[in-house]
Amino acid sequence: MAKTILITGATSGFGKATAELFAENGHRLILTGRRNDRLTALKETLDTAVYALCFDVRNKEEVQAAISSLPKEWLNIDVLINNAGLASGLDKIQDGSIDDWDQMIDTNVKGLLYVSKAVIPLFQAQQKGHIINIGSTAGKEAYEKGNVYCATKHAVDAISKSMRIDLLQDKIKVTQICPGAAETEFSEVRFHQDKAKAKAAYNGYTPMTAEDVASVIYYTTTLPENLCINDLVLTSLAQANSFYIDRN
Ligand code: NDP
Ligand code: 8X3
Repeated sequence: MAKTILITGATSGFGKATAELFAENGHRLILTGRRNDRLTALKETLDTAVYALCFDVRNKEEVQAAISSLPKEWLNIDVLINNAGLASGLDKIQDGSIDDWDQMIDTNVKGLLYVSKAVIPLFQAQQKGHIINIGSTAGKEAYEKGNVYCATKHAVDAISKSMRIDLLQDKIKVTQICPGAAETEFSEVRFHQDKAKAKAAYNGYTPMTAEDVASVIYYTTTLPENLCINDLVLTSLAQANSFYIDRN
């Protein structure tokens, strides 16, 4: 049966690949991001019903207004994928930029909370729903220069655990998916559009692709009603954790 899937950060990387996979499987999509041109272009390529919402997850008024603007036939959301996020900068704590810190905390932590806060009442009303939070291996271990990015993903880890407890009686599934390195626009954003530095992050090994991660996200939504994957870490074969990557 066709489900309605809301994906934040669908303009690139995991979000876009996940949208494509759900569309191929006949599901209806609510796609969000800040780049409206990309949302429009993506909507045109997908052979399924798509409702695009352009907003910045850091702006709580925009988030609430966007979700409140959904027409009645789009309110029966089955799955919320809290994917929008970023790393900005890779510096030792003493050299870090406060603007980078604000952006990561506001997007990865507060943005995820704002979107969840707007969607959870819809799930509660139907006593059914599935929240998938995209964490990271950076939420499992802190690594050199990862400081604030790691902190935001550790927060996603804690929020996911808490959500699962608080929403237990509302029959809402909460899954955290924690990918290791995957080649998307992530490193270009982290290195402020320095494409050479971004490319070098994947030197000497084969990272995951956005499609790899999308396939795992999709899988977690295919389980029976009574089954929930709570927490899942995935990496490419060359990566053991945040510290160990086999670079030839
Ligand atoms: P991309 O940069 O390719 O995609 C990030 C997405 O997030 C874009 O669609 C972007 O859309 C959206 N986004 C960023 N900031 C905002 C904002 N303020 N408001 C709304 N949307 C926003 O990176 P990935 O696909 O790799 O990253 C997706 C998630 O996966 C992130 O949470 C990231 O931390 C996490 N992750 C990534 C890993 C990797 O190695 N790639 C590994 C582990 C986790 P737009 O710019 O249009 O707003
Ligand atoms: C992104 C992967 O290793 O850069 O979450 O933290 S890593």
